[in-house]
Amino acid sequence: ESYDLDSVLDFTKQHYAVPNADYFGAAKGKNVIVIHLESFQQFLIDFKFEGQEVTPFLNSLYHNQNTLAFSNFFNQVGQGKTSDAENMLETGVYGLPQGSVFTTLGSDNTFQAAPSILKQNGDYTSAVFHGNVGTFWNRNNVYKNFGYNYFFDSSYFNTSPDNVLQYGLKDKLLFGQSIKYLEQLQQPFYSKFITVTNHFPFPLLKTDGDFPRATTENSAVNNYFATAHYLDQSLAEFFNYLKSSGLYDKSMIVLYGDHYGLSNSDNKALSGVLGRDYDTWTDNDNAQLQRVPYMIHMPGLKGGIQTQYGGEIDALPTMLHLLGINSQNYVQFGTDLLSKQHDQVVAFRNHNFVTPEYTVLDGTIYQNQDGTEVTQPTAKLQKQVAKWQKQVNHELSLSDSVNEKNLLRFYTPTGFKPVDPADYNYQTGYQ
Ligand code: GP9
Ligand code: MN
Repeated sequence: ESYDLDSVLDFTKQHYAVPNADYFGAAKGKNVIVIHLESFQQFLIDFKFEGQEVTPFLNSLYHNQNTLAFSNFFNQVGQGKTSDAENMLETGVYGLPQGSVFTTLGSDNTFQAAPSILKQNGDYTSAVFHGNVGTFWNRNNVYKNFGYNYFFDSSYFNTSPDNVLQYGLKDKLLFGQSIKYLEQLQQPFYSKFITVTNHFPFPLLKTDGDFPRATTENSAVNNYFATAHYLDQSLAEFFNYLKSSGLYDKSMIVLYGDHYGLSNSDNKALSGVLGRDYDTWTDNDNAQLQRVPYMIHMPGLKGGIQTQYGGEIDALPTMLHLLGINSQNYVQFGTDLLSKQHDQVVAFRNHNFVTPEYTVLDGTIYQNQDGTEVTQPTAKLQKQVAKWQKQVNHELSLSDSVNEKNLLRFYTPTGFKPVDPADYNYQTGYQ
């Protein structure tokens, strides 16, 4: 179904969740450092492989009293993978049912994205750091429409053959080589670091770490823990730098996993490593593994493990409210995770969904408590599921209309100035 702008605004207005007064503006004026954890799944947190923590640094951050650590946060990407995650986190709109918004519509559509919102509410400077070529996922065009001041792509880094793997500069080098640029950014800044080393097929060199490899018949599973460990070490190093430079005290750090690293077909081999029996494995087990980290860390922040259900679509209003910017007038399909009115129905791009009690996959209902299928749902539950499904379908269709009909060109939130991509040029390069 195709919708017009009025239907979209009807939905986002009534779906809006008011900020939580305990958190609204808690990070006002702080720098924002967003760290994209490539292919990082939540099950890695606190996981021990052969008695060794895979990600000791992220674990310590997860349990830190100044971290809001979400334990039921799901990735919601479609075929656009990384680019879908970026799109949701920075525009509050879903990816497309097929393909990637970035590559198919990102050059021409109108967006009201985080960099431009923050530029206009707090005079933030914005920058992306990513050690792959700028054309990947059409980022070099999309970021201009998002209002990013700077895009430090691979041309800004030393990418000699030893420094790169398949998707670009190794993470430790990305963080290390970004510092000279980061230090020159006007504060407050909104910055995003997109890591790449923990990406399928996870081809880390032995010289980059000796974390034990698993010995299943599946090489992606075998290597996944080692590359995740390497990513974790790169974060520890970056945090050390942030602390020694003083930036740490002036910043809010947001970390998220974009999507799975191990696909459903890898889960057979994974189940053994997790000590689980694959004979009883169901689609629901695959769905539960779609959890990814979402952590917000800031000195002085009232943190703790947050069990409410949510997903990538909810990140933008959550972040904006922490920064003291109301999301009410923007077209965003998620809701603030910290709001008492937060909507806990999490839509997957294929219209399946998860709620705190049930997971519904192609109409089959599973109980989250024990993972069992509800074979004889009561009439009441059936009615509830139908209602949720209708909402999920409606929300995704509205989002598709926003993207496919470029509806935001007809809507400018009060006080917002549309972005002109011609204002940006990322061509300076490594010098
Ligand atoms: C490469 C990267 C990978 O630039 O961000 O994207 P993905 O393959 O994960 O979608
Ligand atoms: Mn990715």
